[in-house]
Amino acid sequence: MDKSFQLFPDQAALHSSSVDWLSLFLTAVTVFFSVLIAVLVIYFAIRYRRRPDVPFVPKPDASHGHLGFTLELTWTIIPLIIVTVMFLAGAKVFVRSQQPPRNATEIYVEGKRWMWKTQHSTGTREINALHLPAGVPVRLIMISQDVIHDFGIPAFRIKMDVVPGRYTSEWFVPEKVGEYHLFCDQYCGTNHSKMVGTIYVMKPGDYRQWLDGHSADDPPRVAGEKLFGQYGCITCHSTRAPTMAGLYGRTVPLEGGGSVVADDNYLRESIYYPSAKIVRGYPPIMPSFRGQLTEEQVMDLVEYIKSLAGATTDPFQLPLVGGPATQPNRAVPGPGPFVPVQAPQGVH
Ligand code: HEC
Ligand SMILES: [Cu+2]
Repeated sequence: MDKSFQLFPDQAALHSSSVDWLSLFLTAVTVFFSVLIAVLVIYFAIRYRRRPDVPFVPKPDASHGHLGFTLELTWTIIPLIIVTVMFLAGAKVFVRSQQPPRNATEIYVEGKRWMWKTQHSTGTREINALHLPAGVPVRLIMISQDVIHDFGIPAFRIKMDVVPGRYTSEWFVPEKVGEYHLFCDQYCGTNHSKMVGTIYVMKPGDYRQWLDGHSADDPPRVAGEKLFGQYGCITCHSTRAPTMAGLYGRTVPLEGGGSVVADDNYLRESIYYPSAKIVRGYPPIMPSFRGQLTEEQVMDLVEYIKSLAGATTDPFQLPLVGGPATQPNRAVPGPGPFVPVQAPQGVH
């Protein structure tokens, strides 16, 4: 097929077609009413134009009669039904797009002017590229080193802001083997238009081969464990500070009342801004690691802390099995090779 001119990008991920249906539906409703109103405006303007032989006598107000009441009801109820359908259809797509399955493979994304850095949970890094296995749910955990970027893959019908200071995330299931565009969808300065890349969706076997053929750094979890020793975290956190075991996903009571669920953003904040939230019953003695640890190192630490709660989704820790998945915890339909041995508990 000639790909040089395409009105729509490929539908290459699980939710691509439902996003397309939704936008087609909205467009159809909008076009229908725009045309209807435009045609009626022109028709009435001509049909009831002022003529010299017809005297202009205002008709009595029609809205007070029985007909008026029926009319009012009609143009209230029909639009109500239409917008309710729009809301339900939109909400369905939105909610699904916000809820990654528990067994999603996590991939780290860092945006900086003007490139994308990605890292697989096995440790392999890429720049302006991302190789993915088809049929496997993927969750991206993203942060920016400088300004606001936006990680957009049109063929997957997804995009999400990548901001400094906080993790954002998006998920998808790539379904069609092929190469797709990656764009920065947020204007971010001089070379914004060069902040592009390629997404390679591969057969799971090929993906595994690809990973094997590319030297990996330490997986984030392992790098994090090393940092935990190097930066002295372990000296406090094995004695007078709270343990990291099972922390991820737990509700932490805070000094001064209230509580917080220990998610990725909370862990990051605890490392960079320890005084923002103090765990109840502990002295606020933890130093800030701002300026000492890069975002990448903090991501590694977060991943290490997550792994201590059994929340790891490293595909290499999972057995490769052919054929359709049989595990009941598989939240997304479709065949895929990476089936978790067990669902991580207490996540999300
Ligand atoms: C000087 C001792 C000390 C050092 C060093 C230290 N911490 Fe802490 N940390 C604490 C204390 C005490 C708390 C609990 C009080 C608070 O919230 O600040 C804490 C809280 C935390 C929390 C929140 C824990 C919870 O249960 O909610 C995280 C996460 C954390 N530290 C990670 C780290 C990491 C990662 C490092 C190393 C880069 C580190 N800490 C280094 C003393 C320390
Ligand atoms: Cu950008």
